[in-house]
Amino acid sequence: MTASTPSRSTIRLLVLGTLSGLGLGLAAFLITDPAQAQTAPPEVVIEVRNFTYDPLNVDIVEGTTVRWINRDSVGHTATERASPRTFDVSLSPGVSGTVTFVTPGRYRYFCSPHEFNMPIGVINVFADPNIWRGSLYIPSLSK
Ligand SMILES: [Cu+2]
Repeated sequence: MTASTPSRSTIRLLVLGTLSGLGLGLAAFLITDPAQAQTAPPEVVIEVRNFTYDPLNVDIVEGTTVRWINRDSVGHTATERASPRTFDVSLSPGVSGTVTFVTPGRYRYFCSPHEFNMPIGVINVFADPNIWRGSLYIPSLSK
């Protein structure tokens, strides 16, 4: 071995140093993003009143919690239409219930006891542009 040839362990250290530097840089970028670092977990409220959901359609990012609050004097539900059903929230009068949406997609739901007397609610769950997905950084969300 000549003096100018780096040993295997030196090369390994250089590679590790580069990777950890990249990781630290990325972590610092994510942590210093003020929108991510200082906000509480997102939550949106849907009021159930006068036999409708208000708002009827909501757009959220993944990880958002939806809270339904029943303002009517009768019980309602927020029951997903799809099968298999991923949520079915029972809402007694004055009661609230929550679902946290972690998978992007479109979720339609209805009120089980008033299936034909209440409109269909829609929750659109978009991918969070700030989540690192391993091979691709999604810079922004257009909608
Ligand atoms: Cu109802």
